[in-house]
Amino acid sequence: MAPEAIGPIAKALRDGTSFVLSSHARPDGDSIGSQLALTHTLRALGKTVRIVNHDPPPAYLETLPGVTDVEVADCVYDRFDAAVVLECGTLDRTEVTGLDRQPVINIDHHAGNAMYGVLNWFDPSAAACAEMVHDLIAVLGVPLTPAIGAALYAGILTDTGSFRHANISARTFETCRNVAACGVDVADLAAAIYQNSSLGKLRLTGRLLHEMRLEAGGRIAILRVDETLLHDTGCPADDMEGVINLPLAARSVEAVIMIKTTDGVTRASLRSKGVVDVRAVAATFGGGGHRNAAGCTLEAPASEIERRLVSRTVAAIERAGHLRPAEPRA
Ligand SMILES: [Mn+2]
Repeated sequence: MAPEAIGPIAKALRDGTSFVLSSHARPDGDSIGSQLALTHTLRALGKTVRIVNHDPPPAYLETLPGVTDVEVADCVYDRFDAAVVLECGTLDRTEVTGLDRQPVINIDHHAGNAMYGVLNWFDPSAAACAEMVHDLIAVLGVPLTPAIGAALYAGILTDTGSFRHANISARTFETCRNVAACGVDVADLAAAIYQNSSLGKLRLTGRLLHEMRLEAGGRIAILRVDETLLHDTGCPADDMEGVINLPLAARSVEAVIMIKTTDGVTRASLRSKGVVDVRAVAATFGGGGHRNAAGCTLEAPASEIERRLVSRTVAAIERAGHLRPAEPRA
């Protein structure tokens, strides 16, 4: 049964004629997938839709129908019947100004959503925002097409770490069942996302794993990326999807910290297994995300940051309760 929040949002989308869609800066598979699925749906209903994001879609999504319609801008000047903001815990996460001049519809699954919209639908139990968009499309009564289905599947596949994260439920597979039934070639789409990278990415992966540091008795893996490494390996900065998950293949590794410094900005991405909550780690640095996948932007020298991130991550592993305290560094 659809949650109560869907009805008013479906009504607003039916009643309006022009919409702008936005999502978080540095969009991922779920942001772009959710936006494209909703865009195709609204256009099927005869609506005018623009997608405005702060940053371009990642290259691994280039085969998604409609992806070239995504506009990249810092500001929205025009007026719309509503701005639909997907995948954002706060409106600031879009890094697009002018959205607050529109009635904002907030659709998100990130824990701690600030309920910043005129209409809010926040569901932290959804494995991906695309799951929520799928349910909204059903309420709107628009049949799934291969274009809508591909967008939904891209969001779910990437946001669940290829069906590995703890947020997956029966509803995830119900959504995917409907996607497969509408004619999406899911293997082809997975290949486009995961078997389509540059050789530079492969070289970068080798270097990263070779130079990986381990902390807390092998429970935490640390990967460091900077411009020199990207240059030496020939890996484009936007072609690193999934690399961070690789250390989780080792039995001992409970969490991964990837610290990336490019254009003078340092960001940390965090991944974890099971009940180890890296969102809480990211939140102490002003970031956010999910229990098993989170990130934050950092403002201290890289070595200092690394020490603090490691100690917070050790605490998160200890809080998970099923592990003994960390051993001294080997
Ligand atoms: Mn998401």
